[in-house]
Amino acid sequence: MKIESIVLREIHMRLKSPFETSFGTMQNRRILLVEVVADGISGWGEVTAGESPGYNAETTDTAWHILSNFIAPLLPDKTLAHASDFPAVVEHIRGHEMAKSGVENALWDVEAKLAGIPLWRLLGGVREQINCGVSLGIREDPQSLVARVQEELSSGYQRIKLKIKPGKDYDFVRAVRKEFPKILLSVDANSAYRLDDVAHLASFDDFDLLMMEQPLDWDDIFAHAKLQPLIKSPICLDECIHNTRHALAAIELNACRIINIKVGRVGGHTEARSLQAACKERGIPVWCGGMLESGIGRAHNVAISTLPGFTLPGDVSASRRYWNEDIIEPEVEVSTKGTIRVPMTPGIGYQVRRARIEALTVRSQAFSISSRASVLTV
Ligand code: OSB
Ligand code: MG
Repeated sequence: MKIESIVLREIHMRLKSPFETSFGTMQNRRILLVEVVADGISGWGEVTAGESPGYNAETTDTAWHILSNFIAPLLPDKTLAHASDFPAVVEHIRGHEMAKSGVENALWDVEAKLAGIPLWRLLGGVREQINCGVSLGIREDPQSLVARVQEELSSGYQRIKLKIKPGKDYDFVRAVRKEFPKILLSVDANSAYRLDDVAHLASFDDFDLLMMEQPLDWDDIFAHAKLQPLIKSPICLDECIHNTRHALAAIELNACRIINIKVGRVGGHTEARSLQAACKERGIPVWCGGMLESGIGRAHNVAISTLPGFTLPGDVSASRRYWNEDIIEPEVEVSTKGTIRVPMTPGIGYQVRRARIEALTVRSQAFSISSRASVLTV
C-alpha cells in the first residue's frame, strides 16, 4: 500500500443522553476521524480519546497535536506491505495509543478493501455474529437504574454492566441483583477505589458478579494483584492494560482474571490481536470495550470482537443507543437475541456518510504527496 494522503477531522456529535462515570459525565463528543488514502482506496479510523483526560491521559486535543505534528507528516509517499507494519513506523513515539490507533485502523480498512474481504476476516475473525452487552452510566437512584436495566434486557442484551463510584454503588447493585437474580451482571469503577476499601469491595461478593472492572488506580497492576485474592469477584482490568506486556505482567501477578480490550487503548488492531492471542493461550477471557464511539469506531469494534479470544459479551451495542443519527450506513443494529451480525462487504463493511461527516466537521487538516505541506481549514 502506497499512502497518498491522510486527512484528520474533528467532528462534534451529541450523545442522546449524558453518560456518567466515576471520572465525570460525557455528552458533547469531540471525535477525531482519520481518513487514509492508499493505492486509490480510502480507509477510515476513529480516535477514541475523550474530551478530558479522566479515563486515560489522552484527549481529543492531545491526539490532534500528536497526529498533526508527529504522525501524519510521516505518511504521504510511504509504502507499507501491511497495516500491521504501522506500529513500527510510530514506535519512537511513546504512549498516545489512541492517536496511533486511529491511523492504524484506517490502514486496516484500506488493506481489507484492497484484498476485497471484510476487515474481520483479514484480522482472523472466526464468528459471524458477536455477543453484546451494555454499559449503563451512574443514575440518580436505584429504582431508575432498575428500570433502565429492564429496558436493555427487553432489547435482548446479554450482559449488563453498571458504572459505580463511592456512594453510588452497593445499594444500586443490590437493587438490580434483587430484581434480576440470574442475569450476567458486572460493575465498572473506572479506578474510583483504593486498596483501603477492600472490605467494601469484598461486600460485592454477595452479588455473584461476572466481574469487577478496574476498581483501583488506572496505572496500578500491583495493587490489583493484592486485591484479587481478597475478593470473590473476578477482577477485569481496563485502564491498566496498554499493550501485551502489561497483560502478561497482570496475568503472571494474578492481578485479574479477565481483560477488557479496547482497540484504541492498546494502539490499534495489531496490538489488540496480539493481546487476545496472549490471553487465549493463558486461559484469560477477553471482551471488547467501548468508548462511546461513532459508527466508524463501532465498526472496528465489531470486527475485532470476532477473534477467537473474545469469549465474553462486549460493550459493543447498537448505534441508536447513543446517536439520533450515526455517520455510517447501515447503522450498527443488535438483534433481539443481543447479537450483531458482522458485515460481509470489504473493509469495515459499513458505508461512511461523507456528507453527514462534512456537516459535522469543525476542523480538518490534509497531508498529501503533492503538497507535502499541510492544508489547514478551521
Ligand atoms: O470504562 O468502559 C469504560 C465509556 C467511556 C469511558 C470508559 C468506559 C466507557 C464505557 C462505555 O463503559 C462503553 C460504551 O458503551 O461505549
Ligand atoms: Mg471500563
